[in-house]
Amino acid sequence: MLRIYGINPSRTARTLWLCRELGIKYEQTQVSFADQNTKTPEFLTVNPSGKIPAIDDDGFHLAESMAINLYLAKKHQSPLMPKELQGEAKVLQWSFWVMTEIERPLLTVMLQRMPPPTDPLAAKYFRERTPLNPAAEKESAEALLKPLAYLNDHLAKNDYLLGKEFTLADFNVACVLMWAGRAKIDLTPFPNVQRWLTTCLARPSATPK
Ligand SMILES: N[C@@H](CCC(=O)N[C@@H](CS)C(=O)NCC(=O)O)C(=O)O
Repeated sequence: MLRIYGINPSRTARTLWLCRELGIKYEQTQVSFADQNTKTPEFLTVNPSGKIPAIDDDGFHLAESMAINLYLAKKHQSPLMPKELQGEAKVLQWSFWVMTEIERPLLTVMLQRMPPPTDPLAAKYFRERTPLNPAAEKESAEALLKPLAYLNDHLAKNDYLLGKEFTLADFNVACVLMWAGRAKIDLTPFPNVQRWLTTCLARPSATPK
């Protein structure tokens, strides 16, 4: 049995979305960073780095949202993961790209612009960890412009990241870019990104039941 550790409003959403997309059965243990449950001795045996998501797949422990998605797609022989080496390498390329070029600045902008969580404990933790910082918000918003332009140019020539088909590359990049709405990123200068992201987020699996 696959057990997913994490709460829905977190990067665990990436693992949960993939399980819905691939029809993988799982059980979820609600581990939240807001109440420091990511630092309990029990959870640290699953992920010693104390972060969610993490999985226990019949005793195999794995962390890092992108690694988990790549592992699950391969294990379940999903058609989203290209069979040939070069297609798989492109999936890795885009997955690393989104984590190194997009994730940090997008998260910074989102945490600055989104309303605090309604739960009082989570709200306290939220602004303690992320005090308002207009300079960081501006710098991060600007840092997104080049990678978004690069993605927009790529998608001008391709329906999807690897060409004509939706693959795990699209999935993993959309898993991160789905924060763009809450980060109030204006995507109108990047119409191909906007078109592509709308298509990815329209997949039935994108919406939790
Ligand atoms: N690179 C990791 C990042 C994991 C991560 O930072 N998760 C956050 C929640 S979204 C967390 O558990 N934070 C707890 C903490 O920093 O103490 C991934 O993609 O899975």
